[in-house]
This record gives sequence, C-alpha cells and structure tokens, in this order.
Amino acid sequence: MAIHDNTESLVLDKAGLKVKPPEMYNVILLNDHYTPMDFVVDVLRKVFHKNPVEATKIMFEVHRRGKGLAGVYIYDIAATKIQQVDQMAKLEEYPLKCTLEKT
Ligand code: TYC
Repeated sequence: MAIHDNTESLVLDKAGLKVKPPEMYNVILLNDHYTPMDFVVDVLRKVFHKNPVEATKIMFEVHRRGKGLAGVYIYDIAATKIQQVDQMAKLEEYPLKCTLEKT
C-alpha cells in the first residue's frame, strides 16, 4: 500500500521506502471539419466528466486552435478513454480523434 500526495513529491510506502508516482498522460482532443460541436461536447461530458460549461470551453479551444486537453490520467485510464471516444465516434461515423501525450 503506497502513500503519496499527488504532487509527485512525497512518495513513501508503509515501510518508508521510496515509491515512484505513476507516469501521467495528457489525452489530447483533435479538431476535424466534420464532427458536430454538440457531439464533441457530449463526448467531453460522458467520457471526461466535464460539466457543460467546461466541455463547451474545451470544444471551442479545439475548434479554434486545432487541439486541446481533455484530461490527464495514468496510462490505462487514458488508453480506455481514447477507446471510448473511438467507439462513440465510430457509431456515428464521425472522424473525431484523440491522442496520448506523456506529461
Ligand atoms: N470543427 C468542428 C466543427 O466545426 C467541431 C469540432 C470541435 C470537431 C472539436 C472536433 O475535437 C473537435 N463542426
């Protein structure tokens, strides 16, 4: 059982041994010309648990600048989120994509 404070500083287990914090990954949402804005907001709400205001802000950031940060997670969670986005986009035949970036 490891104890750490989420700041990548205090990292001792019960025996007082040093434990490495997990590597974190940015999930980056990419712009395209076809996916409807409402759908992107829906994805940000369902997959990344953003509220309507935050989801809309991120969607417009991606729309204007080409990409934007959807969330930061350990590898397995980030990879699962990407699969979920792929699955939602595929069902509607939208080209929406997101990628992983090491922090
Ligand atoms: N550019 C898209 C449009 O004008 C909207 C969009 C935003 C698509 C964000 C993808 O990740 C995205 N319909």
